Amino acid sequence: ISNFKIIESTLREGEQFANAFFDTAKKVEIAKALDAIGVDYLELTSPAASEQSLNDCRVISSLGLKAKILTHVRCHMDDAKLAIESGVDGLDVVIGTSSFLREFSHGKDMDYITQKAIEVITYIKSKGLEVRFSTEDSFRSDLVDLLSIYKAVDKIGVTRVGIADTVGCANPRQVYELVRTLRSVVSCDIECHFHNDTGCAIANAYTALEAGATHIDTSVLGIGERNGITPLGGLLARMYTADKEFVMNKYDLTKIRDVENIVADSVEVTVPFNNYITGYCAFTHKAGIHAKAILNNPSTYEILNPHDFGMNRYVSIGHRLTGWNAVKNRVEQLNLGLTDEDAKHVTQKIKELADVRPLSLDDVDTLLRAYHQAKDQGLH
Ligand code: HCA
Ligand code: CU
Repeated sequence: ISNFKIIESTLREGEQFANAFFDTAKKVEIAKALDAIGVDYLELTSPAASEQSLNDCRVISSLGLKAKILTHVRCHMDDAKLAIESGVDGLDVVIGTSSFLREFSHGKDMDYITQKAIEVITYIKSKGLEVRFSTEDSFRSDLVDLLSIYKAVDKIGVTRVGIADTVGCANPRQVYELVRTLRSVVSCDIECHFHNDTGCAIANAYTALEAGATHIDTSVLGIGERNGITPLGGLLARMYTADKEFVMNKYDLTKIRDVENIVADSVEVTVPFNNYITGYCAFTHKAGIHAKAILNNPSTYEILNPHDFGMNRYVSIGHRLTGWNAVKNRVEQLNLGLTDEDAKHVTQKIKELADVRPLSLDDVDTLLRAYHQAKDQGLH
């Protein structure tokens, strides 16, 4: 995968997260923090949603960010007109095509949907804006219906088509097949949007790119409707692993933590302990065998270099799984000068203590200092 673009939807999908309430100032702060990372697009809530949403589109479009600004609208002329006047660079148009949505949501048939799509897309294009056309709940839609509508909009020059796993039901193999098939049917770019209900959102995004997709939707910490979508940080970790050069040249990975903190704070959640890159134990090495190897060469047990993400690695030593190499490393950091024999000896003491209670790094340091002092006084 030599190229891909990120459509960052924290300010649209993310606003559908249960706890989200972003006022204009907060949206501007998030938009700037995302722009600092270098995401390609920001997707904003439809101006048709509320007066404030319209205003926010205007404000963010006029910030002069590097990222292109999109807003997300239903496949209606009224919504499209309002959105075009809000100053955005492009519109992400969506309509439901699954039998569920056709029956229980908007109640329209495929001929009507196709006709409407052509009308709306033609209009947006005539105003000189980018336009993407996506089908909601694509994986539970009829394949023939899907391909025929995508073909029709590709023919009239849509900028991108989109696939959405609205309910998070798709697995990577299904994604590969659908995107591959779509790739052979349209010539425009392909955007993909994956919900994470069953834990496949990052894997599905990656597989979609392998199959020929060009754009992936993300949000900070994955926030969105229900349990959310592909998280920005997790996708960047995945893509870094696939093509480090490209990802590091294009995105400032050291800024991921900033935007996550802003968003976590605003929506009143903590960054998950096991979060990609920024989780508090994401670069903590514990077992003695791991610690020893990490100290010799971090790549032995690290696929992400924490420094590339502005993070630090941490070797945990205050526990019963510890090993003397890691303890010796700490001794050197503290400038205490103990021999290997001493380090082995004090490691035994740490293990004994750690069998009784958890130890903090402070506890361990105190123990090491006491050992060193006792040695100086000739007590060992
Ligand atoms: C939703 C809409 C959407 C749209 C995705 C897209 C989805 O149900 O809230 O525009 O591609 O998941 O289908 O977020
Ligand atoms: Cu969604």
